[in-house]
Amino acid sequence: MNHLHRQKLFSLFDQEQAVVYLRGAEIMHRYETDYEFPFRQESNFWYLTGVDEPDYQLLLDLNQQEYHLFAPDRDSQFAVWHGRVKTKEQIQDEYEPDHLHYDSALPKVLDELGPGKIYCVNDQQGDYFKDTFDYQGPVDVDVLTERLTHCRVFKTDWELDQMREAARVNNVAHRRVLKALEPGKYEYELKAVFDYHQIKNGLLQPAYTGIFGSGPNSAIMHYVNNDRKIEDGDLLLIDAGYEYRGYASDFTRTYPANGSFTKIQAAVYETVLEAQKKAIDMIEPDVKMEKIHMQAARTMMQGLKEADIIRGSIEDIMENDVFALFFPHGLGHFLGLDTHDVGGYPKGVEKIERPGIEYLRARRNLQPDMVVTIEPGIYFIPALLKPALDNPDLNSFLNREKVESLFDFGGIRIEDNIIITDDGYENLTDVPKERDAIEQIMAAS
Ligand SMILES: [Mn+2]
Repeated sequence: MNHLHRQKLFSLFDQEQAVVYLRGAEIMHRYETDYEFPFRQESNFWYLTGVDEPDYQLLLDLNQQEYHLFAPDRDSQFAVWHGRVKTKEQIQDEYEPDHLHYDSALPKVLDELGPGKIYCVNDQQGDYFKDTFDYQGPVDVDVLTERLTHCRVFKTDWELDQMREAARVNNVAHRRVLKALEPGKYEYELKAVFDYHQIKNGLLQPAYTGIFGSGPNSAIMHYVNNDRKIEDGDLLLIDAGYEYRGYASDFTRTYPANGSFTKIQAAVYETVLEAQKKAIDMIEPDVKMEKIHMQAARTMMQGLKEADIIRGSIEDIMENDVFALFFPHGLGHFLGLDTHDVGGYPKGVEKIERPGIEYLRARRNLQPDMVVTIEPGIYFIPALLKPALDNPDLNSFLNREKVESLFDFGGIRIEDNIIITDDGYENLTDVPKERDAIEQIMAAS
């Protein structure tokens, strides 16, 4: 399938006496030791080649529109420690480049192609290229990144199928966590259940470090310690997903540890759920991500007002950025070979410098074949709320007594993965999120 990706990229360049140079990933080690992290190919290289091994490089000849792959020339010691060394024929059959070389031939091939310009993905690769091959000509590090990003943002049918498979397994793993949840377990025990079902299904690479946050930890955006004992009355927030052939899945659910929501947990939960469902319903071609973000924020402020946690008119609440105190992250992001995938901000589009939306990771019109997450949340974060209670511009909006009583509440986030289609969307996430359904499943297990 990677030949389709190369074709797509070639089609964005005119024929010219220039080459694209890309260096694949190397094995990474823990500091100065021989402990190897699991290998994960760099996403652009993976996209163009499908090579799932370290130390490869490629040249795309933009004049002939041909693909040159450069394999590392392994010695027998490599076979002793890392396994079989593939023959050139095996590499050719597996990856089907137009021309296969060992990496030692790269200077010679470069000399034959005689490019007037080199396109690289970033300064680091550009500088490496100049230093290693003593290249004096122009190196462009903008155009290739922009065009590769364009390719990756609009998924092919094959890519969408990979994402459906990542989501299918993620649905299984999240459902198993829901069934296993009970007070007295440690957060890592739920993570173990989750990881087990991913790995059992052949997904070996987490798409990111999973968050299994109970009680106050559920309000920590990037909580990864996962080592607290879950208490009766806690919420548990699970934000986790694995990759299938490099394509990520990224779901979040929040459950009551003991199987039933308290009154205040239910009120906040219903608010987040309503915001999430309304946001998903807004998805169609040409809708702007920031518009959905602001609508979700407004819905959640309405809910917090009804729960008498905040006060004042919704107009004033929105105008004064009160929503940023409870919803300090973006509504969602692009999803693909990376969890926070490329393309959220096309060239010329800047971040909105405003509390509550500055962390939005995607700001563009949604189009068919894009994949996004929709993940509103409400959190009670003392680090934000304490200063706000002392701020005369904000504290008139806050019910001090209620807010202070919720400092240990934690947070609630609900996240689904959505493909934008020609006439709307396809939701890849199928894990219970209605309160009744969650309570029923927990009561039965
Ligand atoms: Mn996410």
